[in-house]
Amino acid sequence: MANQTSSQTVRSVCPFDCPDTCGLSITLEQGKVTSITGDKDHPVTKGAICNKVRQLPDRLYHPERLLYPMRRTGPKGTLSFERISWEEAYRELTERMRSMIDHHGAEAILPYSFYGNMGVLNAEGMDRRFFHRLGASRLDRAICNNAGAAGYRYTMGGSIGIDPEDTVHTKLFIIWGCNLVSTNMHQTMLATEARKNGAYIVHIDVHRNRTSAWADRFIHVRPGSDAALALGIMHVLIRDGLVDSGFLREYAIGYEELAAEAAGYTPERVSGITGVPASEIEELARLYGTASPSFIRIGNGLQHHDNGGMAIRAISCLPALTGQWNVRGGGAMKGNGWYLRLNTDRLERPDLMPDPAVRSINMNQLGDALLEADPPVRMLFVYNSNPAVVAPDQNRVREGLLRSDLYTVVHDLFLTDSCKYADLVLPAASHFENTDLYTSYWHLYVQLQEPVIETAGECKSNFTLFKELALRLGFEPEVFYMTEEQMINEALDSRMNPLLEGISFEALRKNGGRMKAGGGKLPPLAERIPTPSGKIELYSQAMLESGYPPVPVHTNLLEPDRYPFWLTSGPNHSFINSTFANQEKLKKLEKRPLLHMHEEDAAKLDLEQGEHIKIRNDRGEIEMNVSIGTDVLPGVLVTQGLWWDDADKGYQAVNALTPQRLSDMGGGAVFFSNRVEVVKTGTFPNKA
Ligand SMILES: Nc1nc2c(c(=O)[nH]1)N[C@H]1C(S)=C(S)[C@@H](COP(=O)(O)OP(=O)(O)OC[C@H]3O[C@@H](n4cnc5c(=O)[nH]c(N)nc54)[C@H](O)[C@@H]3O)O[C@H]1N2
Ligand SMILES: Nc1nc2c(c(=O)[nH]1)N[C@H]1C(S)=C(S)[C@@H](COP(=O)(O)OP(=O)(O)OC[C@H]3O[C@@H](n4cnc5c(=O)[nH]c(N)nc54)[C@H](O)[C@@H]3O)O[C@H]1N2
Ligand code: SF4
Ligand SMILES: [Mo]
Repeated sequence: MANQTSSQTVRSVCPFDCPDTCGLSITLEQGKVTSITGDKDHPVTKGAICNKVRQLPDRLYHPERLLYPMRRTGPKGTLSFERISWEEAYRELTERMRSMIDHHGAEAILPYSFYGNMGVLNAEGMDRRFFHRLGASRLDRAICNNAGAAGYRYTMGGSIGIDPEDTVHTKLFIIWGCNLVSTNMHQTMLATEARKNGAYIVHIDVHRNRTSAWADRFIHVRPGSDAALALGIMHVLIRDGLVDSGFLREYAIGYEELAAEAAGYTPERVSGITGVPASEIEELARLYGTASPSFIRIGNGLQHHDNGGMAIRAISCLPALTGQWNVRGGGAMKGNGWYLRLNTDRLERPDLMPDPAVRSINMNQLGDALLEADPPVRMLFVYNSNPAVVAPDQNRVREGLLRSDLYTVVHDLFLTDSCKYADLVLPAASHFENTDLYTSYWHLYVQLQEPVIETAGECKSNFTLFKELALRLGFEPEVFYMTEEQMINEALDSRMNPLLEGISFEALRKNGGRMKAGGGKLPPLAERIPTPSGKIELYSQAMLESGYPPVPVHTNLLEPDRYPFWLTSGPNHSFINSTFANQEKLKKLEKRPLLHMHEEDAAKLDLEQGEHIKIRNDRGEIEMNVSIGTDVLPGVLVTQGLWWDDADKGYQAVNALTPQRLSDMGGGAVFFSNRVEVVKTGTFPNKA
């Protein structure tokens, strides 16, 4: 803990769900954080951080920060609460849990969490252990990257990409379905460095956004058409003899089968599916077939679709065709989590589950689960997440949250929209108040975070909350009476992952809080392809056995065409998901939620720039202002940011419109395979 009297600067780690996992430099005056900048000594993030996190002191000392537990006093949805003590909160919770288990079984209890804080102990440590031991329903945490991870895994065996530090050598960057400038800014910095040595940057997206403006070339595709584009590129590579046969023979299987499929994807046919002119597909393929090193950064956007798993599966085959995996700075990356995988059995203790066959509920279908699950969910325990805003089909979610026989607990730093429906609200400590371990899903460093400030008010970390609850319920002290240090060492137990050898709590402390996996060196390619065959699988027997085509194919999105537009609603620059959406300075930068529409569509609907409109479908209706231009193709709409409800400005969060359907693989969310219509409200000038 920092010295309380003097001014000093200490190291920390950014806790947010962002690939960069930056090293931070915190200035403290009298024990209070006064400024946050980047830690110049961090080998990858090198002293640069985003504006969001520079504003973090406002969040830490925000007047609306939750500081003590509260119990609901009025109807759900009205934000009427009274202060209670932790003693009362724990008594109420443990009594409820015991009685729930006696009457309905522990399966009636459902945890709901994601990565509001990426700290291993606080996001997938003590909490998981607790709910496993309790016997609660399991939560399939599939909201973010599951479809793409599954698709990538079929080709490469796991989340293995290249070391981003090597991309300073790259000559061709393809940024595919990723809003890099906003969502992975340090990859942008590395690519900009490579550009000084002649690198060329291509951005493939449905939205001409900040990343397109920064890139050298923008390829505008229709939503859900990426597998076809990848197959079209393969078609040209194969037709024109631009494949690396030597590499394919040594490191891949299934080239012939893939080539047979790609033969059907002529540039003309692919142009019809993607909207990209055939000449541009030819040009892109030739560029990709001749540049080296070439690197594809695969984002999360294109996999939030009905066919998202297969899209990533298709793209992930490309670098094998050109033999780029063996060139420094060449290859691809969707995520790098496999290199830093922890000993989850020791960390999460699934062995504690009284019934390993207990049901699992997909977090993308929370609405249906709350309204239809049989036996019903009777207690929902939310932490590290804001489901009333981030989960799809939000009207169903909120209808479920309003059930009078559902007991909801929300542990957070703020009164989020989810707290509106809570019976019990518990105050969460910020990560600066905790000890925790951070692994990036992009770079290869493990980082240790130790407390830099004292705990605010009566806040408790997730770690402390679940540990204390476990001990009050009489669970085994040898499992739950743990220090953070002990649990971090259990997680880092390298028996499952030799790349973690030598990394421990003590070693991290000695090394200034961060260490690189594998001592900084990844094993050679042949030793790190964890597919069943040990080779890159262009043809996948495992896919065939799971009912998928064994080679990549294009399929259409599934949303029925009752409504004319496809709506993509991704994250924005100044928030992280719905985090920061209650911070005035950052809200001001984003101004207001906007709906981007093509000028031809606007003309047909007789809309003027900035006009206030309704967007609706069978699931819901929201309002915002239209931004007319050519940033999206005709028939496509884009809005950015997971804003909270704002009744004054006539805005409800965008997930009122999105479906609960699951993607083709991994049970992923399909936020962007969403059809809507747009109607005039007759309100003009701007209501917002
Ligand atoms: N500033 C900021 N940074 C963040 C976040 C944030 O909210 N704000 N969130 C974090 C999290 S949790 C995640 S998962 C990542 C997400 O960050 P990214 O991986 O960048 O994913 P998205 O921003 O969801 O989508 C990326 C792009 O895909 C495009 N897209 C949508 N559909 C398609 C399609 O069918 N084809 C193609 N080619 N493109 C398509 C969208 O227009 C968008 O520009 O960012 C993390 N970092
Ligand atoms: N329409 C649409 N919806 C989307 C997406 C999209 O692109 N479009 N993106 C999806 C994706 S990729 C993701 S990852 C999800 C993200 O969804 P969530 O993981 O729910 O992310 P946030 O909205 O950031 O909410 C995190 C909450 O955790 C709280 N929190 C932070 N630290 C702690 C802590 O230490 N303890 C506790 N108890 N709470 C803490 C924060 O205050 C915040 O309220 O959203 C998904 N929803
Ligand atoms: S949100 Fe991302 S870019 Fe910003 S400081 Fe955190 S890790 Fe770095
Ligand atoms: Mo995410």
